Amino acid sequence: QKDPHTLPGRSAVVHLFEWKFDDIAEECERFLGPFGFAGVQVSPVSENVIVENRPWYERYQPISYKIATRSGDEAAFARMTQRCNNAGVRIYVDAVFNHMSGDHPNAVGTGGSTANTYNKEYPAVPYGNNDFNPTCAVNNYQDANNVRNCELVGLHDLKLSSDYVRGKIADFLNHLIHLGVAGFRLDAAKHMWPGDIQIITSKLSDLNITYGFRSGARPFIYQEVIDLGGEAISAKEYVNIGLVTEFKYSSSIGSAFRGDNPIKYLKNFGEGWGFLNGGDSLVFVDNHDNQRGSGAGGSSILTYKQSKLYKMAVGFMLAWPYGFPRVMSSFFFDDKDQGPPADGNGNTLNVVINPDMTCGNGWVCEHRWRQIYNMVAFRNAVEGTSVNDWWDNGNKQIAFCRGGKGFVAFNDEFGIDMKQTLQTCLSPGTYCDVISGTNKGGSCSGKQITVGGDGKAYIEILSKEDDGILAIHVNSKL
Ligand code: LM2
Ligand code: CA
Repeated sequence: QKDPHTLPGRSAVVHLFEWKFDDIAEECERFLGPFGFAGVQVSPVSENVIVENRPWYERYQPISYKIATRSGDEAAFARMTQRCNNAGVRIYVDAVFNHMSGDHPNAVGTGGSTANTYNKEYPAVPYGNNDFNPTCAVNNYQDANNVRNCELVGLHDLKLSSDYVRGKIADFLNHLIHLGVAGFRLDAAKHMWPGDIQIITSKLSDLNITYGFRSGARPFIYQEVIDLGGEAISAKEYVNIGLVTEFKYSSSIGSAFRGDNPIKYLKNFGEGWGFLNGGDSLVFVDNHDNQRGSGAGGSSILTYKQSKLYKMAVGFMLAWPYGFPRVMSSFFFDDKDQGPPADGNGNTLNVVINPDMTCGNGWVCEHRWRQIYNMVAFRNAVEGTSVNDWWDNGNKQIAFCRGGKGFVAFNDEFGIDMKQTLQTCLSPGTYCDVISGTNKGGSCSGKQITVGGDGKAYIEILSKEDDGILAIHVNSKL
């Protein structure tokens, strides 16, 4: 089911990776709602095995379907969905049901449940040995049976062909629907048969109308399928069920803005590059896996650590009419396994907000970078239009317009200024560039751009500037 049930005029979601539910609720009210974000992907909510040194990835090892993680308990979860839906922001839960945990001696969960992982016994669900596929390792991506019926990195693989298992999973997801979510990210979807996913999703309830969903609304589904080509399993096998994460997009946009492939080629970014249809595609510059070198895309991926290029790539994603975009919001890390900011007892730290709107306590909050949240507003402003007036310099400078509603330019050259008079498609007047500044109460803290009677404007992005983008739109007119 591909409708994200976003409110009108909202078109991008943010993954608040590892955030606590109470912080997410605050963020919906004080920032995401007012700044036009459509929704939040929350980290897995099901109780997970506590792993030594508390790596972030322990959350991908469920021990039960109780809502009890370092993000909070069921009461906190329910408060969050209430407050976010009221603020016009939808909640999507990262749902882990391909597997339970790997093997851990004396496994204890974040909600106090225990399991005998070696015997595949999870009494808090309950699941027993019979509810799992026979042990074998995923080690041959040319063989769909191996990928789907064996254990991904030692994680005990649930027997999704079983009615009992399907029922337990559907009960868990239906409980979340009852509590007000709008849909799910399906973790490790490539490791599940599309037919099994189809049966599980057909057991789901309609969304809960008390949270403002229309009657009969079906949960939004987006599936994590890593398909860069060359394997037995293709992302296309999943598009009948819901959207699919387009990893080719993530790795290609990274290579482009890193300069490995001049951005003039982005002119037909999307289907023209062999990606899924835009209407089937969940797009992103980086996710929680490939920003730390796992998953897919390798060294092409851009993250907050390459901030200038990253802002350009995210800006392009938000300006370009292909796919449903997800913005990443990270915590700072040096070590790839390192968990979220936490105190000495392993409790996740609150997100604190600095006077300049950025975050503290170890949270990066890319979604609060002016260049990024202003491009979310750009996407909302140009929704429904297509690209016109594409311009490029034959290399790494490009510009395009969006149906009379927005204009954007990128200078990705190294050491070369961009100084061009370009056709904008906007009505004559003075506009505030929402990258170098913000348009507040009619006064602009950034570059001012004058669009003449012929729709042309002088556009300048110097190579030494902090940002390689310039963006103006109908709502930034002075
Ligand atoms: C995903 N998408 O399909 C997630 O986006 C990804 O983050 C998950 O892997 C994966 N699927 C399974 O849900 C992460 C992480 C792994 C980690 C697992 C489980 O990338 O490294 O595996 O979560 O926590 C870890 C260890 C691995 C060990 C395993 C089981 O790294 O060495 O294997 O736990 O104990 C013996
Ligand atoms: Ca499986």
